[in-house]
Amino acid sequence: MTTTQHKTACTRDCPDACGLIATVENGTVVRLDGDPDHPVTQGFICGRTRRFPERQNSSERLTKPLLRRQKSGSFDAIEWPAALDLAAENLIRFKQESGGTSIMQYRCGGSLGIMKHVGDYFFERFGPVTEKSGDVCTGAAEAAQLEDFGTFESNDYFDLHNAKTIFLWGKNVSVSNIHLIPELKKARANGTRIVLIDPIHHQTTAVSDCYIQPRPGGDAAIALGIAACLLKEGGWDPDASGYCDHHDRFQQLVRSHTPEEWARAADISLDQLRMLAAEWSNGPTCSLIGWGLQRRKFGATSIRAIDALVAVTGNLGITGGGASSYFGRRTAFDFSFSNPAVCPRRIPEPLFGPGVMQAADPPIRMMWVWAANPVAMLPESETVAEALRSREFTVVVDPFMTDSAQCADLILPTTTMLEEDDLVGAYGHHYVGAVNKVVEPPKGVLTDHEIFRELSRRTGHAEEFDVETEVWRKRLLSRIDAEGATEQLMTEGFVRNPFTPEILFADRVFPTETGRVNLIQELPEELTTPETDRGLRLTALSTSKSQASQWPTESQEGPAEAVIHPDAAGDHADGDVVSISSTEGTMQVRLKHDARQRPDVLLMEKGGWHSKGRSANALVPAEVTDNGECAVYYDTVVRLEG
Ligand SMILES: Nc1nc2c(c(=O)[nH]1)N[C@H]1C(S)=C(S)[C@@H](COP(=O)(O)OP(=O)(O)OC[C@H]3O[C@@H](n4cnc5c(=O)[nH]c(N)nc54)[C@H](O)[C@@H]3O)O[C@H]1N2
Ligand SMILES: Nc1nc2c(c(=O)[nH]1)N[C@H]1C(S)=C(S)[C@@H](COP(=O)(O)OP(=O)(O)OC[C@H]3O[C@@H](n4cnc5c(=O)[nH]c(N)nc54)[C@H](O)[C@@H]3O)O[C@H]1N2
Ligand SMILES: [Mo]
Repeated sequence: MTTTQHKTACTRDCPDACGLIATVENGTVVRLDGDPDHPVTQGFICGRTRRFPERQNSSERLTKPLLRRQKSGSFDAIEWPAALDLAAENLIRFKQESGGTSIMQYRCGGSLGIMKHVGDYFFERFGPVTEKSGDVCTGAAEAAQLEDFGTFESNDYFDLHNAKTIFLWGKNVSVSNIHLIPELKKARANGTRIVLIDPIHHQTTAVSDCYIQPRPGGDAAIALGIAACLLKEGGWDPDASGYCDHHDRFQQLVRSHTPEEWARAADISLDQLRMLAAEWSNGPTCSLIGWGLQRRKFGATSIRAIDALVAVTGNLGITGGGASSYFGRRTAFDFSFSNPAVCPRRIPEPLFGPGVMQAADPPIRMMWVWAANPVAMLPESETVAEALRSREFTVVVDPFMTDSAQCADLILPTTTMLEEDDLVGAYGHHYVGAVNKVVEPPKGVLTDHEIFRELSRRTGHAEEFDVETEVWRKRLLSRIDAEGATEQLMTEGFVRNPFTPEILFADRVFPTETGRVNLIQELPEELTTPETDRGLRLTALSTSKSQASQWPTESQEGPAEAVIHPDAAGDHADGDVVSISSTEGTMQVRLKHDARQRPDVLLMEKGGWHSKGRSANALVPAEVTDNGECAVYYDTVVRLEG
């Protein structure tokens, strides 16, 4: 038996982008560990990726292209050359008949590998084709911070150790960003206070000194309420009007309600609000803003309110401060070959289902879905499924038979992250990683890149695209290379993005039009007034058990679990199976009582399979947030039936 160990990096959709050590025995990956040398990974990885070898070696891996010859028929295995010929013929035919926009390509978080952009570029050159706009993951936060600060970035990951207080705004670090846990513990041991604001009670309370459970969407009222307390008691930066636009207007907004009214709008007590203001004023205060709170109707506004509080209290441009919501994971790489602006038509990602169905002039005739499972993960699962099924030709590229693959005409099996060379940047820190092939794929299975190489030969784009992965990696790395950082990346497996400063806006100059912070000037009434009669809000969140819909098949049997406060359960006992319904439909769930939750939320795990009746997104209507075209995932009102 030969046992070898290989360094690589994780490309699963996660802020941590870990350095990995893969142990391979006789050509099979038997173990994944965290790279002990990686500054963020520090030798440990999450449970879901520790279990990745099960997925990697699963007998459910797709190994042959599958073709459905008739819309309602079953799939037949076909050979690769025939599958690729058919895919290319259809691409060419639809483009000739109806133009490039009659084809849509859709990709989401299946892999954060930077090489995947080369596939996007193939479609840009071949078409251009119809693409998505916005982003169901972080669209609202991005739009908000671009508007306020002119950039979507963060202070260095480790700068939180210079904070006296850390505010976790709706962040379940224990599930979605686990490498922060040891950092938070270390900061706490050094006397830093940790405040968690989240309508859902979860494990991250265990590392917090103070936990506040406001109403869903209560963050803007809290931010302005804190600002109102500090306006009275001191705590605003006297220089704020020097680097913030609309300073007077923002003060008026803050003063438009009393602290008591702001507290009531957030459904917390005045004492709690005062306590938050006291914690806040013990600065520097670092805000680590989670991704959940912006997936609401007024998600961008909530982020803007937090940004404004951070700005006027002098927490920008200093060590230990910041409004950290995202790290620019692509900024280290060279994408100068591509020009996404040529895309002639985009469909907002949250509106994918109805958007694809309704697109006209030309209609979308062909769909290419890869590194995504939109049926399970986008709003209105059934409309998304119908949108895929009703195209003239839908191709899904995935290593597994997903809800979306089941709606395809042609399924192309592809490799996992352990079977290809790539690069990765993180959205939770500033290290980039080298992704290395650690094992051979199952016989015949092609990487996405190899599929595009094959297509390019058939569509007349071979000169540009039929080249080795290594050629593209070099091209993507040219900026890093110019900084002399490639060698460390390739030998150690990671390097800090050489283009990002430790502290953002250190000179208090902002890349906005005026060079100043753009403070928010008004709030919609829904955020400033207490809500009445809200009903239960369906909240399907990340779970430590899976990466989005990438569950083991056996976990998807029976009704999905729905956690609610016993007072919200009516006569239904813990363990009862009940129907829940929204304007979009009905599904069966098994109730679990949890008295720590608010009575106005119903909590589920995200990524349940639609084919098994477990997709919360079957009940979520397709809607966009106030800005940035993020999906409104957590504002769906559901009723318990019977
Ligand atoms: N194990 C695991 N890890 C993952 C993923 C996974 O599927 N499984 N998914 C990955 C993905 S795709 C992403 S984008 C990232 C981030 O994944 P997310 O799951 O978005 O991570 P969080 O930032 O923790 O945001 C969720 C938190 O926001 C809170 N929240 C919801 N609404 C509100 C609100 O109105 N106000 C406040 N204050 N809080 C609110 C929720 O209660 C929850 O605690 O994590 C990645 N990590
Ligand atoms: N209700 C609800 N819905 C949500 C969310 C929520 O919090 N609540 N979160 C949203 C968020 S933040 C996100 S980012 C999205 C995630 O949505 P998706 O990215 O669509 O989610 P996944 O289920 O991970 O689907 C990725 C697919 O890519 C496949 N894959 C993996 N590697 C590769 C590869 O190299 N090539 C190809 N071709 N395929 C590959 C996987 O097998 C998997 O089937 O979901 C969103 N949906
Ligand atoms: Mo995401």
